Amino acid sequence: MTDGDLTDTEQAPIQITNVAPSVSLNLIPSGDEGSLLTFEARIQDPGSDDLTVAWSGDCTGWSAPTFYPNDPSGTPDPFPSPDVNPRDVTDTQSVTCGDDGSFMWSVHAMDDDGGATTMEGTFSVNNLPPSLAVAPPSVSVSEATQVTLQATASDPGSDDLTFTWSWDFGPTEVHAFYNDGVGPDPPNSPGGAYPFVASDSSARTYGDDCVCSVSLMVKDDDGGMVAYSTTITVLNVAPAPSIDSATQDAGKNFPAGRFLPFLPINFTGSAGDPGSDDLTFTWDFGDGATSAGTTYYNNGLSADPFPSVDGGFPFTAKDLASHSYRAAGDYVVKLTVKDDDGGTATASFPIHITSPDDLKHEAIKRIKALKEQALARDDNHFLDELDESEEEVWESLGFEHPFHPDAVAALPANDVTAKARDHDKVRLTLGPSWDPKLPSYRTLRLTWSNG
Ligand SMILES: [Ca+2]
Ligand SMILES: [Ca+2]
Ligand SMILES: [Ca+2]
Ligand SMILES: [Ca+2]
Repeated sequence: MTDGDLTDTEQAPIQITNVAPSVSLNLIPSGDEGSLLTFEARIQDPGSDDLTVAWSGDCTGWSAPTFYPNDPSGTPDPFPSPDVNPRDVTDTQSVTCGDDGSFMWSVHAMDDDGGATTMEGTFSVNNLPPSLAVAPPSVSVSEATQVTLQATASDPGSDDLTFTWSWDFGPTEVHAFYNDGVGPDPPNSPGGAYPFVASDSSARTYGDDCVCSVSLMVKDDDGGMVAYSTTITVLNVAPAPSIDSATQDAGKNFPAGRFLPFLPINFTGSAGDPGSDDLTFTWDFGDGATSAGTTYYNNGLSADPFPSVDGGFPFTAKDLASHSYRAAGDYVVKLTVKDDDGGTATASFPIHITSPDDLKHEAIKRIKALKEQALARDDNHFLDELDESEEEVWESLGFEHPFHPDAVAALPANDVTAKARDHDKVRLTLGPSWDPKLPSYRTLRLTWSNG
């Protein structure tokens, strides 16, 4: 203080008031659920104070308070520490929200003298739709074969996921997967596990050939969705026919497995189709005669519409046919079965129609077998009778003197000469080389063919 000449000095205490730090937000983020969102705040303090910055809010990732010392060599700041060293720090925080919505944030800045400033507000997070992968990408199967599609959806957030499968000709299946495994996710629920991955599958068996589509929609619980569709190509499969039996009522003494002309033969055929197709049976008897064709309807009543994926499958049917042959001989019977989608297959069955001559030759074979037995037991009487029987059969076949050779051409054995005499006898002359052997022979047996 001065009045011109005199100077007086007096000390007076001055109170330096603490000033609280100021806070300004450089960045309040907005972004997507499941992704990192970064806040940035600038904190300034005019004094030389230590600063502590503390964040809090919804979602996860807020770190513990950060301490910014005024003088790294002398912490904490001694009081008073009047050297001026104004503070200006930038503090960031990165957090993640598992759901979309509006969420709270706050930042609290404190100096070491009790000065504090708090700022708070809200930030918004967007929903993201799930992504989806489905396998196999395209499907081609035979009718009546199950198709299974596998799907995996992933939501960046912690949303529930609902799979809706829509198959051509039905059904529509809805499968929900809860993020917490228990029940529906409430809105604005930033906790939970994220990203949320759910796998689902759906299966369908089409009983008829078709080009059928299947679609899958996966929705999260906040309106996000992803759609997928593919085509299932279902191929027709031809039926498999068989001729199961052929029978003829030719009397109880007629040998089994032989068929006579002019008597009806009853055939049974069957066929199976893996699909739900109608089946038409047509017979070709191999002698120029065919059947008109009989159709067995899958629904028992009327022609199968196309496609008819939900008829009964597999489908089997039986058919009967009757035919008389007019001549003996070998024939091949064919049964052709067609489904209503162009699938066709044929079964074959060889059949021999016996002639009277066939039966006579068969009788001769049997008589010869009996003759072998009679020879073996030296039953010459029976042998003679069988000779007579065989001769009669040969005669009935048109041979005038079946056992009376015109000539004998072959040599029956070494050092044996044979000569036909008087049409009904054969003279055998044994050469000298037989002399020493003869005492050891009891019988000599000569077999010939009258070819
Ligand atoms: Ca969400
Ligand atoms: Ca979502
Ligand atoms: Ca079919
Ligand atoms: Ca078929």
